[in-house]
Amino acid sequence: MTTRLILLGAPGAGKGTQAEKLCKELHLNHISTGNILREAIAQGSELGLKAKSFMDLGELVPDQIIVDLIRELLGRLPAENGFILDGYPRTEAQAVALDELLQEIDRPITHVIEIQVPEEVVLDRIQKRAEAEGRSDDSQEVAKNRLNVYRAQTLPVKEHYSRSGRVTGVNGEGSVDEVYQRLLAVLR
Ligand code: B4P
Repeated sequence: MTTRLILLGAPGAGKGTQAEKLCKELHLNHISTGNILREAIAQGSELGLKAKSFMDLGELVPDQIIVDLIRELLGRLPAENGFILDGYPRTEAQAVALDELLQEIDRPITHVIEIQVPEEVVLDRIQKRAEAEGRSDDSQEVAKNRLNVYRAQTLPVKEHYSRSGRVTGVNGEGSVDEVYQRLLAVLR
């Protein structure tokens, strides 16, 4: 069966870290809206220019920009390729748009997994990433705003998928490898 996974979780929960490992092991395409936006900013493209001011403040990039981006990316992906959506959808409007798109192209989601980590742990991880990588949205103040944005705008996405009983929670505390083994157990 082709795996088409939505990975949910707070900022810093480890979505990107785990999606990368899972994609290598299971031969899936990694679709990270965060990575795509950061690359666009680094290249100074039109998309990057539009996204930067929102990301620097820890706000979400407007839905229409992201929805168009995903439509283009999934449209280009061969139907037989499995994928992990990492960091998308992040609002209920994005989730509704994704449902419509996947129905249109007849590629239903097979798994929705939430990586669950307490807030104090994610703030600590983001702090460490700020020291290691210097990402512009990782300062303490901006990280707190990202958590507020997550509670207000992204938790409804979990509720959206919970209504159809589709969300599996995975404990995101512990080492990267421990979390990875828990995720693999759900997917295999
Ligand atoms: P993202 O790039 O999605 O970043 P994230 O939520 O902060 O991180 P993630 O959960 O992937 O954590 P990671 O593995 O890196 O978004 C950044 C911004 O882009 C958003 O704020 C928004 O502005 C914009 N954006 C993206 N998608 C959007 C959308 N759909 N709509 C609108 N705007 C959008 O892990 C974090 C750190 O913890 C790393 O340093 C990692 O090494 C460490 N770590 C991971 N697992 C660990 C473990 N088990 N133990 C210890 N450390 C661990």
